[in-house]
Amino acid sequence: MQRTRIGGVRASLLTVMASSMLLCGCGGTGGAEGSDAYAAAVKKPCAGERGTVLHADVDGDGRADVVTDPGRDSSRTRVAFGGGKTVRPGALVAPNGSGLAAASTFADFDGDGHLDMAVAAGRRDTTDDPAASAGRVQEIRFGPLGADLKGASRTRIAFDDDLFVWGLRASDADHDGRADLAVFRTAGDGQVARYDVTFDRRRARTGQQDGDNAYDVPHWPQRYKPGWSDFGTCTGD
Ligand SMILES: [Ca+2]
Ligand SMILES: [Ca+2]
Repeated sequence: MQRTRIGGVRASLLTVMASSMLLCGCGGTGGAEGSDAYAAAVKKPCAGERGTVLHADVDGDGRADVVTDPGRDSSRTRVAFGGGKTVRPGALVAPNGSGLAAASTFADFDGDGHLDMAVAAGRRDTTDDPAASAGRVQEIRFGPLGADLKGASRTRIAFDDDLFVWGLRASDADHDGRADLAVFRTAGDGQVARYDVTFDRRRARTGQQDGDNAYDVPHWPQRYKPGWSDFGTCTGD
């Protein structure tokens, strides 16, 4: 039986996602296909205890898939599909040898019931004065994503400049019960700045950074981690 720990605003987000998405599995490490645990898993989104594992139907084939993000910094995100295939989303926009670093995460950003993917890639920039053209890709791919994660349509996350993106996190920054996106961009001088992106259907609205949303580069992954715990926590992994 599925068990979740839900509270406060996150319960609202979970309710919306659970009722509209029917996307996430949470039977242990994905559950055995055909088992009761698996059947329950595909009806209720949930995250692992530490928010580093998301059980969801990423490709929209009705089978639960497992997304892992070991450091919750979105740089090592992997998807293990129910059929056995494994994909590293970052490699789609930052192939080996490209010299680019990638970040990726998942949520239903436009609220249509299909899981979407946020992905970014750029040339790593640790300078004190950030390069405005370091970012090469920063976009949302709207579901159904399919096994190739190409998505049904895409929208660019348009900032005034294209600074290097250290990481991405699904969250609910404006507490409306819908998934938003936190984009962590370089701020120079050893800092990472958080920008909250909200969605009007498939239009991405980029927020302004203020002084309260700046973190030291080594510490930003620990300083802000609602991430997949917004989906509610499932047990077993
Ligand atoms: Ca699937
Ligand atoms: Ca969607």
